[in-house]
Amino acid sequence: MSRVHVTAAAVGFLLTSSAAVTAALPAFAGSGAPGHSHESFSAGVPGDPKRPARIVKVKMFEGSGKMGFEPARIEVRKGEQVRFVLENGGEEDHEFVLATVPENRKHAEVMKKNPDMEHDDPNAKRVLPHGNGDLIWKFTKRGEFEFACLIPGHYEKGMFGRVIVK
Ligand SMILES: [Cu+2]
Repeated sequence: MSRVHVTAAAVGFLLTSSAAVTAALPAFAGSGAPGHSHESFSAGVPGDPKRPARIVKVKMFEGSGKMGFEPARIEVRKGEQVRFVLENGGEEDHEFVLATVPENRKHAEVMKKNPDMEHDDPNAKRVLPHGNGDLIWKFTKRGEFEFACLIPGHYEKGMFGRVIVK
C-alpha cells in the first residue's frame, strides 16, 4: 500500500480541489498552498515539550459497532499546556486530530477520498493498534474544539470528543 504524507497546507488545497487529488498530493505536500498558514491552528499552538504540561490520558477504543475516545469531554483553561497521552486499545489504527468541529468534518470528507492519507501535522497523531502516542498542545483560545479520528468510517461510529477551553 502506498502511503502519502499530507500536510495541513495540502489539505487546505484539497478542500478546494476536485479532480485527480491523489495524483496531485505529492506535488503539494509541504509546498504551502496559498491561503493557508502552517503556523495557524484553530485550537491553539503546538506545545513545547520542555515546558510543564498537564497530562490528560485518552483511550481510543472500538467494539460492538462503536468507536470512540474515553473521556470524550475534556475541560482546560485558556493558556494551559496539555500533554495528551494516547492509548489505542483497539485492533485498528486510530487518530487524534485536534481542530474545530467544521474543520474536522471537512477534513473527514477529504479522507474518504484519500483513505491512505496520513497526517504530518502538529495537531494530529496517528496511533497503531495497541500502541501509544502523545501530543502536546497549548490552548490559547477560549471556545469549544474537537478531537476526532478521521480515518474513513470512524468519525461516523462516534470517534470524536470535545475540548472545552475556559
Ligand atoms: Cu479511528
